[in-house]
Amino acid sequence: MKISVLGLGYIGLPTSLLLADAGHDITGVDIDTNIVNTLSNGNLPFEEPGLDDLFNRARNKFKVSTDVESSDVYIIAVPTPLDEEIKIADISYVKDASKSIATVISPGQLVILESTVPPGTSENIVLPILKNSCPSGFYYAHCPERAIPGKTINEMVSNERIIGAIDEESYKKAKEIYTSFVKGNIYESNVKTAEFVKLMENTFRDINIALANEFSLIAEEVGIDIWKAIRLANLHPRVDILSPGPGVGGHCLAIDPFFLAGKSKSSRIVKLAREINDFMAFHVVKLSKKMIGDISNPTITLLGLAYKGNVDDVRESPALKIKKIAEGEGFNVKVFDPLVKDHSSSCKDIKEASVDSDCLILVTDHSEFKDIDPESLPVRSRNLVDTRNFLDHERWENAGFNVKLLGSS
Ligand code: SAJ
Repeated sequence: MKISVLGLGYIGLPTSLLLADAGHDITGVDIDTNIVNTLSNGNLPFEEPGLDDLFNRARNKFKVSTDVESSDVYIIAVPTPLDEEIKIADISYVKDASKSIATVISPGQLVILESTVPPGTSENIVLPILKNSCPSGFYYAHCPERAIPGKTINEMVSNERIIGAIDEESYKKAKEIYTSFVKGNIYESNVKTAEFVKLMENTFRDINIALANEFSLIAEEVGIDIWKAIRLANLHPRVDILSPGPGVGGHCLAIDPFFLAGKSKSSRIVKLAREINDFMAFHVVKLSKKMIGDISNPTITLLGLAYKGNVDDVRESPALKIKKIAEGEGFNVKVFDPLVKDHSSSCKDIKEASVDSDCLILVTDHSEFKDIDPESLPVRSRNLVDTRNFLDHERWENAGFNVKLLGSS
């Protein structure tokens, strides 16, 4: 099959390479010339375990371009950011991708939308654009992406997939494409249900993290250690409380719930969970303020910029929010993230980041942070806030640090 994949980001690029590795002829299309040039020069635009091996294996079946050409199959994997002002989905990239496919589509070809969209987007936006230039005879399905950064390749291959199709033939054709690299089961649905299912998955997780975060705030009020309490509660066969932390980042959980609830008149808990998770960044700043006390020109150091451990992705990261809030409150903020390269605000090493600092805040649970030697840090005041219950607190206390664990008395 000749397949064009529109969008060469965290989903589109690995999908392209898996399809190429399965023997299809892939053209990866991106409007960003930097991404296209990076890939044409044989480099990857971001890091993801296993991606470089896959790239080396599949390169001869994979070319890149800034323009879409006529293909048997088009897969749309472009971003759908949140319009921050009105808290609804910005589907302009999906619209643009659909319009560019509309210029080359002909009967018999298949369009698959993988991007996460509000329910009804295929029906009300994408299909009318395509039908405008190809009134009938093309096939269409929505197959929401399902892969977690850090394990993308593994999950793209092993996860179960939902295909919402406009008709039986579209389902069969889309299924054929996915069975060429997916080992998980594939389930049939209609387009709008598939759109909804994807949003429910991420909203479910966001709400459950909000519950863990709310528990942690109450635990601080009543004076117990939430981490120990959660371990005990989770011994119950039907209880599985997630972990509290500095908030929820990434391009999915922090955004998708708004796609579900944004325009709904009935939704309440979804938006509340978003508020609770966003509040955690303010709470973390408050914890560090309390530790530092009233000193002039305070400096804090954030350990981690990425939205979660062992990835280099900073999208919607709680660290960025904490940084902004703390700066707004008059702190100097230094940041160190060994995985996030080329970020303007990141220090080159832990030493530079901790020099003269009044409080270190562990924001991201990168494995590398376990190796930090607390004895050696040139800080001004020995304070540590651990927002993930990740570091060896005894070791830090033995090195003279006051340790505050989020969610504990
Ligand atoms: N987090 C917590 N506590 C937890 C778990 C996570 O605070 O107990 C935080 C993380 O630190 C991070 C955020 O939540 O900031 C999201 O991390 P995540 O690992 O839960 O999920 P993502 O955003 O990396 O990927 C999610 C996954 N969705 C679900 O688990 C339902 C993934 O499977 C999806 O494919 C992905 O969204 C996506 O692309 O939609």
